[in-house]
Order: sequence, then structure tokens, then C-alpha cells
Amino acid sequence: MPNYKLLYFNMRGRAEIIRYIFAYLDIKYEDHRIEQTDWPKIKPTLPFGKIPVLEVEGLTLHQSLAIARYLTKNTDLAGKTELEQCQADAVVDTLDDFMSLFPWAETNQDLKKQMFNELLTRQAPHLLKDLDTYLGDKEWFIGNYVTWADFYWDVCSTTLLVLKPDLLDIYPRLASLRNKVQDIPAISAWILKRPQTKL
Ligand code: KDV
Repeated sequence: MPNYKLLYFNMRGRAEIIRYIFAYLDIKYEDHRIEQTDWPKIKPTLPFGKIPVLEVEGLTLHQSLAIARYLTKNTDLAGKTELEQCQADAVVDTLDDFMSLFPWAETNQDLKKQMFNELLTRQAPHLLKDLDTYLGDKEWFIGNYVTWADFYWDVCSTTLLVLKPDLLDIYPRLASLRNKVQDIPAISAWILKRPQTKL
């Protein structure tokens, strides 16, 4: 097995999907978490100035979802058929598009609060309605087995629930899918063990 080193802030954020995949596939890695104060000095050393990156075999891989897709290749987590892989990728991209709308780095706190509020109260309900319809009465988003799309739903909804605790009150099926992901032994072990951070 290659030597893996994951570099990110001390947050779940965009690295957590990668950490879930490592946990589920029982792959050892170094979960290197940098301090915000060290970021300006590290940023210029990275190929695109962004984290997370995964260092493997002398390469510095970037883009969290590309890294996640690489790690799930040839595993059922990616989807068992090419069509199911496309469906899993599409749910992941749908979730990621929404998470990317948030102005995470906005320094004007009033503006930031207003934009977060707008996304959580006006935009999120449309996404949740579509996700709930897509899930329907199935056990998982795609097929009848867990994929990284289910993992990403747990990761993203965990952060959305921190920001808006009543988010899933009218979506019990989406809430139940979170519980199913969190009940996977390797995932529950990771959730117990991981550093507790707001985001
Ligand atoms: C920050 C931050 C995230 C989740 C998904 C981007 C994110 C950025 N700061 C925290 N969580 C995408």
C-alpha cells in the first residue's frame, strides 16, 4: 500500500469525504492538520494553492473529489457499474455545487451571515426536496448498496445541520440515510475518534 499523507486544516470541511473513504476501506494515512497561522507559508508551496491535497508516491494530488474518486476506483463505493458510477458522481457534484455556494472565506461577518442565511433558508429546501425525491424509499442513493454519494451526503448534511439544526425535520428519509451511514462500523469508529470541530 502506498504512503498517504492528507493535508488540510483542523476541520471536516472538504477533507472529510477523503477521511471517510480511508476509514471505510481501512487504509492507513497521515491525517496532517495545519494551523490557520501556518497557511500563508504553506499555500505557495502547493500546485494550485489550495487544500486538501493528498501526497502519494511523490505526487501532490489536489481537488478533494478527484482524490476521493481515485481512492474509490475499483471498489463498490464508486458504484458497481459505469451507469451507477455516473449516478454516484452526479449526486456528489450536486451536493458539492451547493456547498460551494457558501462564502466560507468572507471576512465581512454581516454579509457572510446574510448570505449563509439566504442559502440555508431559501436555497436548501429546493435541494433537499430533490434529494428526498431521488432517494425515495430506497435504502441508499444509488442501487441497494452504499456508495461515496451516501458518504458525501452525511459529510455535507453534518455541516448544514450545524448551521441550521432543523434542516431535516421534514425529511425523515434523508435523516435516516445519515443514520445508516453513521451506523457503518468503520464510519462510526471514525466519527468517535475524529477531532471535534465546528466545520
Ligand atoms: C470552510 C469550509 C466546507 C464544506 C464543503 C467547503 C467547505 C468549506 N471554511 C467548511 N466546510 C465545502
